[in-house]
Amino acid sequence: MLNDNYSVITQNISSAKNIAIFTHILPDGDAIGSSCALACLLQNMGKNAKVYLQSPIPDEYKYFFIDDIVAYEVPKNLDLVIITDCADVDRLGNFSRFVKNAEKSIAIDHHKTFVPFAKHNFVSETSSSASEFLCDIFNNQSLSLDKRIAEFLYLGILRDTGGFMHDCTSSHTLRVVADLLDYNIDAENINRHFMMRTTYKTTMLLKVVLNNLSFYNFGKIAISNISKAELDSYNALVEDTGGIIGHILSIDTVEIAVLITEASPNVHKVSIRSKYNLDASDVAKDFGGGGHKKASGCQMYGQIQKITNALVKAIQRRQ
Ligand SMILES: [Mn+2]
Repeated sequence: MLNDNYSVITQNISSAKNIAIFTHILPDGDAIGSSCALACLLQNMGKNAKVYLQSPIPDEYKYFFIDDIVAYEVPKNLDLVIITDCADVDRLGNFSRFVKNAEKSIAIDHHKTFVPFAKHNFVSETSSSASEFLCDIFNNQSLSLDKRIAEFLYLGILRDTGGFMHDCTSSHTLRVVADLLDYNIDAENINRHFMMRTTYKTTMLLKVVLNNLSFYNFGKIAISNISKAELDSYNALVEDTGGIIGHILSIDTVEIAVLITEASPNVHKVSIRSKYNLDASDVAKDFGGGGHKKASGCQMYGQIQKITNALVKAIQRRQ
C-alpha cells in the first residue's frame, strides 16, 4: 500500500538489525547515491546494513570510497529490505526474489510509473530524484546526516536533474541542495567528475560523429552514425557513445538529433533527441521503439543509408 507516514520507515528500521538495500539494475547516479546514502545513515545508527548490487559497480562511482557499504552476496537472515529508485519489481532483476521473500520491505521512489511491490511503498512524484525524496524523509524523521551521506545525496540529485537543468529541478530541489552544501561537501569535484568528464574513446567517437553528420530541413534535423568498423577501430562499445548526441542537439539550428550506432553488423541502435515540441517517442514508435517526448530510441536493421532515409521521412512527416 502507498503511504506518507514516514514514521513507518523509522519504526521498521529501529526493530531491525540486518538490513539489505537494493536498487534498480544497471544503476545510475541516483540509484547509487540514494542507496549508498541510506547504507551510511543506517551504519551510523549501528545497523548491519549494506547496498547489494548484482553487477560490478561502474568505475566512475569508485570516485567515492564504497568498500564498506557495497557488496554483491546477499546474506540470509535479513530483518528488513529497503529498495530505492526502483519503479517496479522487474527493475530489480534477480534480486526481486529477496523482496518477495522478505518479511519486511520498504520501497522509496520518485517515478511517475511506480507500481507498488513492497510491504510499505513511498513514492514522491514531485521529487527530482530518490535522493531528494530521501532528504525529505530524513528531515521529517530528524535523522542526522554527515558529509559522506550528503555527498551521496548530492550525487543522486545532480545526476537525475542533469546538473540542475532538467525541468524536474524545483525550488525545493535547490533548497535541499543548499542544505547539503552546508555539510561542506566537495561539490566542485563531484560536478567535475560526474558532469564534465569524458573518455578518450568517447572523444574519438565524437570525432567520427561530427565527420558523418548531415543536416535536413534547413538544419533543423541532424543525423549522424557510427559504423561497427568505426566502433571497433577505437575498441569502443555502444556504451561509449554516451553524451555524444547532446553535442548534436546543442547546435543552434537543430531541433531533432539522431545518432545511429551499429552495435553488430546491420543491427543499429538509434537514439533520438528533441529540443522542442516534436515528440521523439512518436518517431521511435514507428520503428518498434519508445521512450519519452524529448529522448527516445529504437533498434533498426539493414543498411545505414536506408535507415537514415526512413528516419528522416518519419521526422519530416511530423514537422
Ligand atoms: Mn532516480
